[in-house]
Amino acid sequence: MRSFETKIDGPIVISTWNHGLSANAAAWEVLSKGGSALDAVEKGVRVTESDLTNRSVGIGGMPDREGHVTLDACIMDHESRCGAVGFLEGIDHPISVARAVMERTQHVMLVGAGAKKFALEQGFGTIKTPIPEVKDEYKKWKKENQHLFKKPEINHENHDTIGMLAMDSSGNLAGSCTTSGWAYKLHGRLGDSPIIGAGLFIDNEVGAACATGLGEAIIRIAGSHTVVELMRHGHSPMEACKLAVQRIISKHKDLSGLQCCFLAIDKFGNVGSYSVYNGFNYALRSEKEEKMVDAPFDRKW
Ligand code: SD4
Repeated sequence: MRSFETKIDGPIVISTWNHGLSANAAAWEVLSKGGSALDAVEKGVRVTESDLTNRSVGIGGMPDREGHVTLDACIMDHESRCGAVGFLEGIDHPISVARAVMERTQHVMLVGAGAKKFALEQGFGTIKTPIPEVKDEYKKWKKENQHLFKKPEINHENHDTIGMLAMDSSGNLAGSCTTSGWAYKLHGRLGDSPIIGAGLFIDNEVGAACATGLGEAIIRIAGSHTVVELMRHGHSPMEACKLAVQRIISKHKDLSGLQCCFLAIDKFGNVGSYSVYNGFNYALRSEKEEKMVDAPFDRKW
């Protein structure tokens, strides 16, 4: 086996960052009972979406420049069915709305007011959380930055999107991705996380990949799709993630603060990851183990 990779037989779930541990635990409840990867990746990331102390996933996330918390999410299964929502406000589980778009409509993506209308019609609950700390931070930021257009600040202090990939006991793959995106983004901005092929991509014959980090850079190379295609052409998950990271690096003159990370699993249960800078980790849960893994990286902060 190549270094930095894990080979697992049987069900497995992997997800980005430390909050992946509790999300994986919920996904594992599904997988360990023979449930589907699709149910697992939805149930798993709902835990993170419900955590109101999380400042970059779900309604507890940081707002945009105008003070709105806007949520992006997508989901994809082993039959290449997919659903997504973007720029969604006031709904507690964007990932489940994304799944409803996939299963109950003929579309792949709904955004903004239309996504909210659909969610309400489908019986999803609204949630209003004027979280005092978030409000205070926003007010402070607004005072200091009102007239500036600041550079992206997605780095080791500002990352929390959850991307989750699972393989079930039938060997089927599915994935989910959900975020409140880049803090203080322009109103209306979508990142990579709701975009199939950028924040998430599954091809059940090959493997699955998801991304976290600066969405604009990930979209530019259709990141997760690129990782899966590299695996299709024979690269291991870690090599595929590394090549995608190197492609991002080659397309940007200024890499200061530009963190992007990929996580991937192939059809055989090999897992790998890679990031531009150090600091990215992911959570892994299988029959045999439950652990955090530090990703290899191209350069140090
Ligand atoms: C975005 N990719 O909206 C997300 C943010 C993120 O770590 O992953 N932060 O661009």
